[in-house]
Amino acid sequence: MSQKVADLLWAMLANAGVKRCYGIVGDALNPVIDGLRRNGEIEFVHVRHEEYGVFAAVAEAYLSGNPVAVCGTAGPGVVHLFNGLMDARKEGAPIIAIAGDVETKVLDTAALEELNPYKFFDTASLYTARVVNPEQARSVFHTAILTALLEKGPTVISLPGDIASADAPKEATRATQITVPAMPSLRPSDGDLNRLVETIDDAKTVAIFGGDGCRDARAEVLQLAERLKAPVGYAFRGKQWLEYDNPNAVGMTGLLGYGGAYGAINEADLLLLLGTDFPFSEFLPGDSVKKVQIDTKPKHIGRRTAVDLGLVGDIKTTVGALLETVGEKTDRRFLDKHIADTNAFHDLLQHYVDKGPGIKPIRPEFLAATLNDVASDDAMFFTDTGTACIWVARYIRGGKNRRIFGSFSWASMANAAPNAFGAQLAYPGRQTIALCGDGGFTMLALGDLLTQVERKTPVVQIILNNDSLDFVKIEQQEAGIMPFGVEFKNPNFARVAEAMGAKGIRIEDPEDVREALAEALAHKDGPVVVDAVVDPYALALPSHVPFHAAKGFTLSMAKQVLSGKMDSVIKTMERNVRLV
Ligand SMILES: Cc1ncc(C[n+]2csc(CCOP(=O)(O)OP(=O)(O)O)c2C)c(N)n1
Ligand SMILES: [Mg+2]
Repeated sequence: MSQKVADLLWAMLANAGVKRCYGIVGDALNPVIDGLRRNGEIEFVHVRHEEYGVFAAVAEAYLSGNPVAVCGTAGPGVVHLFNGLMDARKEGAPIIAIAGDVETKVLDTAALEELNPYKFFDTASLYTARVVNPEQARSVFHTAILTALLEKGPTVISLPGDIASADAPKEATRATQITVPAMPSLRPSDGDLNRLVETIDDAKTVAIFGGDGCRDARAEVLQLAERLKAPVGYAFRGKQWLEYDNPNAVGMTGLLGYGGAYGAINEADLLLLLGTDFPFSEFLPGDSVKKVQIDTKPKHIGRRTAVDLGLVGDIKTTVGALLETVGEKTDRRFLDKHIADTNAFHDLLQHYVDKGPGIKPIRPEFLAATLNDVASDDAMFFTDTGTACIWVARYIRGGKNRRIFGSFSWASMANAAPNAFGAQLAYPGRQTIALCGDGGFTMLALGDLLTQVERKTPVVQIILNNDSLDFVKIEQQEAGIMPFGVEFKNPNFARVAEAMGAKGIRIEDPEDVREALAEALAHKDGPVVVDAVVDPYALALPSHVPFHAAKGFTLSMAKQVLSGKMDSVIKTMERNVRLV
C-alpha cells in the first residue's frame, strides 16, 4: 500500500523519539489520526480540552527532554492549543503541534474553521509551516522536529486533510530517519574567561544567582560557590537544581522571596548571574553591585539589569573552565551573614507550620510543609500559578530526584493538573502531585479529571480551596486598591471528584492534614482530589517588601476600613500577625 503524507509524519515523529500525541480529533485531522493508528508506535492521548493536552505535553517534554506531539483540529481546536504553546515557548519544552487545516481547494476563502496559521501562531511558534503539497512534507516535518528539539520550544505543522491523505513521494518515505546533530559545547574564549577571573579576583565578596540554565551544572556551581565563599540564590526555575544539600543556599528573591537571597545579591561586590532570565528587575541590584551574566542565549544578557560583563556560554562548560583557574577566597564573613539571615527567615516561615495543627482554617504553610514531609524522595511537584507558587517555593524542598515544575515563565493559571498528568504518563508510578488553585482547577482541570479517571492515572491534585483568586487579591492590595472580582463560591470538590469516579478527600480540620495526604499518596489506582479548605486570609510577604507594595497594602487596608469592610481587615491582620 502506498504511504500517505500522514504516515510519513508519524514515522518521522516516532523516529525522533515522540511517544505520545495529546489532543482532540476532528474532520481535518481524521486522516492524520488514521495515520497515527496505522503507525502504532505513538500513543494518542485523547483529552477533553486541547489546552490541557498541551500543558501535559509541556511537562512531559520538559522533564524528559523528548519531543512530544499535540494536535487540534482546524480553527477552534487549533486556537485551544495556543496558551499551552506559549507556555512551551517560555518553559523551553520541545513540542510539535499538528494543526488540522481546511482543504487546500478552499484556502484563503474564509472557509468554515479556516485560520491563517502564520499569523495566528506567530508569537508562540519557533517555526510554522503550512503543507500545501506532498513534495514539501518531508522537509517541513524535519525542520519542525529539529527546531523544536534544538531550540527547545514549540513548532507548528498546519496540515490540510487532503494533503495528509495524499500519497507521499517515494523518496521521502525512504528518508524518515531523524539525525539530531551533535551540538558543540559553548564557552567564552580564554581571553574573556581571564577577564572574568580578574573581575572575581578584584571583588571581596561574590554572590551567585542561578536559573534553569544551571540544570546540568549543579556540581560546578556548588564547587564555584564553595571556592568563592559565595551565597547562592536562585530564581524559581533554579531552585530545584541549586537548593538541596547546598550549604551556601540562601533562598529566592522576588515576590515569592525567602531567606537571605535579596540581601546577598544586593550587598555583594560582585554578582554572578548564571543561566537566568529572572524577570523582576526591581529585585536585582543597581549600579552599586558589579554584575557578570553568563547564558547560552545572548539576548538574555543585560536585558533585566545592566551588566558589567556578559559572556555567552553554557553554565556547565563555562563554570567548569573557570574552576581551572579561579582562585580561592578565604573570608567567610559575607557568606555566614547571609546564611544566618536565611536561617532567621526560616524560623519565621516555621511559625505557621509549627502552630499549624492548632489553626483552623488550615494554614497553607502547614499544608505544604506537611506535604513536603510525606512525599517521597523522587516525587514530582507541580504548582498552579497563584498562591500555590508561594507555598511550593517556600515549603517544598528539592532533592536529587525530586522535580518541581510550573508555568514559571509564562505564568498561566491551571497548568498544574495537566502538567502532572503528562508527567505521570512519562514516568508511570512515580509520585505526581499537583498543587492547584480552586480558580485554576475549575478553569481547566475539572473536565479532564475524566481523562485521568478513564486511564486510572494516579495523579494527586490538592486544591487550595480558598474561595478566591487569592493571588490577585494580594496583588490588588499591594497596588493599594480594594479587592474586587476575586471571590467566588465552590462546591465540595471531594464529592464532585467522587461523582466523576475519582477518589475524593476533603480536609477541613488541620488535625487531619497529615493522614489525608498520606492516604492520597498511597492511592495508586487512579486520580485523587484532595479538597483542602485553607485560610483565604493567609498572606505571604516576601523577605524583601518593596516600598510601593508596603504603601499599597496600607492604602488598600485603609480603603477597606473606610468602606465598611472592617471584618476583612481584622482577619487579615489577626491571621498574619507574625508576618506583618
Ligand atoms: C489564564 C490566566 N488567567 C488569569 C491570570 C491572572 N492570575 C494569576 S494568579 C490568578 C489567581 C489564581 O487563583 P486560584 O487558582 O484560585 O489560586 P489562588 O491564588 O487563590 O491560590 C489569576 C487570576 C493568569 N495568570 N492566567
Ligand atoms: Mg483560589
